[in-house]
Amino acid sequence: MHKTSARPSRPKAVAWPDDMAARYVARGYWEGRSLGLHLAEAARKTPEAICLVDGERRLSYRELMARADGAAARMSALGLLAGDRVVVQLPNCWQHVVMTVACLRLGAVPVWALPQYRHHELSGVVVHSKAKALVVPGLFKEFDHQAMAHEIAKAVPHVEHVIVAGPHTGTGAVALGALCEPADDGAKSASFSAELDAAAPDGDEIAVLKLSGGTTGQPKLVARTHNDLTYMVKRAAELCGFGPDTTYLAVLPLGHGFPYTGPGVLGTLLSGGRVVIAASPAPDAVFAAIERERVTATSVVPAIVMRWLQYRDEHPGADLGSLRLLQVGAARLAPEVARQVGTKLGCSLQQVFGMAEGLLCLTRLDDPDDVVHHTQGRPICPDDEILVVAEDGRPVQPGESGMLLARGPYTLRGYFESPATDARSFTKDGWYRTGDLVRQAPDGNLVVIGRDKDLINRGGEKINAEEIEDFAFRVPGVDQAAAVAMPDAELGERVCLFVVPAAGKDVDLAEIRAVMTAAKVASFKLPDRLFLIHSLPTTALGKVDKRALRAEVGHRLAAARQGSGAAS
Ligand code: OOB
Repeated sequence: MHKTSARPSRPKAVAWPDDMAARYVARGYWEGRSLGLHLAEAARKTPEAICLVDGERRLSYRELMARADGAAARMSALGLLAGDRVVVQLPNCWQHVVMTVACLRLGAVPVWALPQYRHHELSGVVVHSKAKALVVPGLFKEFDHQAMAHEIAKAVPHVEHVIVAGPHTGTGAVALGALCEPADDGAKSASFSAELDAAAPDGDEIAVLKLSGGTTGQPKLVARTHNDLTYMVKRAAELCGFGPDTTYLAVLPLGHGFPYTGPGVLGTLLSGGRVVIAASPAPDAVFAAIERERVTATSVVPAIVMRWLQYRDEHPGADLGSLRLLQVGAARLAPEVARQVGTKLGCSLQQVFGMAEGLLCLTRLDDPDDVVHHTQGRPICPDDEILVVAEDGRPVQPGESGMLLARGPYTLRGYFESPATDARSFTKDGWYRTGDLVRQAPDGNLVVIGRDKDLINRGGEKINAEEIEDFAFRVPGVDQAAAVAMPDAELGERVCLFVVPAAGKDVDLAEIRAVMTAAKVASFKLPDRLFLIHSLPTTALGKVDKRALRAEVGHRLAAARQGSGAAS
């Protein structure tokens, strides 16, 4: 497939004001160089050291860079150039890292998408990012990503290439395996690598596009610049004590920023360490990998820690002695669970409160247990600015709870090409409204208490409530609908849908799930539970009162437990 189009100019992130940018440069946060150059430089220090392990496959730094530069050369031969967006929807595999590094070297912009995305989400990401290429697995978990990618490419004029992993690349697609081979001509590839070095993007160009938590069919994309992302990753790596002796296990889906940049895969590579890729968080396989590869650090969501702790109780056999650091974030970690990490897994716990938009908070390695168990840490940069405000926008008294606003050297100033969203998501002074309800302790540590945004955090996957409601409305017999979080012992939250049926109609959960499945929506968004209700409670302003609905969930679940409820 090759469509031709006029070359648009390179996209830009919404800029920081000049005075702030000057301060970030003066303080050494922004180094003015591409992340690809930083990675190449780190790789040159220990070319023979193994840096990437995926099952039997072991890549040295030399091989990683040779493959990344080979892929960059072939991408540029396909017409993919600096500034072009490349949507990467791969499961955890070594090629994910090679393609990301290749894009960063070339100045092309990887857009990390989750493998669970279906047509609804993926086409939204492709359209909004104006991607020219789509990188997908062939068949993954019995789903034909290749067919989905071609369907999208056919419908979206700017998609020129479908790049497919695995053995069954069909006609009209580019084989990822061949794309990621090292360049075969040594002299030519050395000169191409030198060209990549010379033509590396500037620090203020876009390095990656991340998806904001709760991505819908109309996604919010976060443009992270080379300057801001490099700073965040390096600083997080420093605070996590990463170095050449680090072996980091990438177990969360790489489409999430957390395992890639918090400091994750990129932080490990910049530190001269080694990344081990895990395909799944299943505790038996993960514990075996930790023992075999002498893993020192990994990052997970609370739902996974709980599974690991339970498995450890039942199967104390594996030697986890190498594991020094377990980062836990993306959703609320209960202190009772936090307390068990040290004793049962024998490693330090670090709580991580982060967001695709930037601001990253960590508990520190030398913090007392009380801080590590009960708080979500503090910002990583001395120039991160945070404000906790009341509903009227005024700062609350110290120690009181309120909405968290953030600004700083790696927190976005606006979403990618979305001025209408920006008007809601930022204050006039450029503060990002995180939508999180927090309290700040006197020592600066933040405690996340809840949120104001209409999202459901299902085991770390964010789901936009309004999107679920829009789908529910498509079901005949649904008069009104409201989606809210339902507490869940395993995932923290699940999706609960309240529906007011039209007079004389009946609605059931299976119907709603079927409509969403037919609309090709990611399955993690399907409502887990349906409650029918006579009318939706409203606030004084006439909006649906979600707080009251969450309380109603509690009552109905309690009633159901007593065996007298009206649960569906
Ligand atoms: C991470 O990023 P996103 O973009 O998927 O989600 C961000 C949102 C936050 O605004 C907050 O609502 C929630 O996820 N969150 C937490 C949390 N960490 C994130 N809620 C409670 N406790 C925590 N520790 O989730 C993310 C990105 C980078 C690193 C870590 C997490």
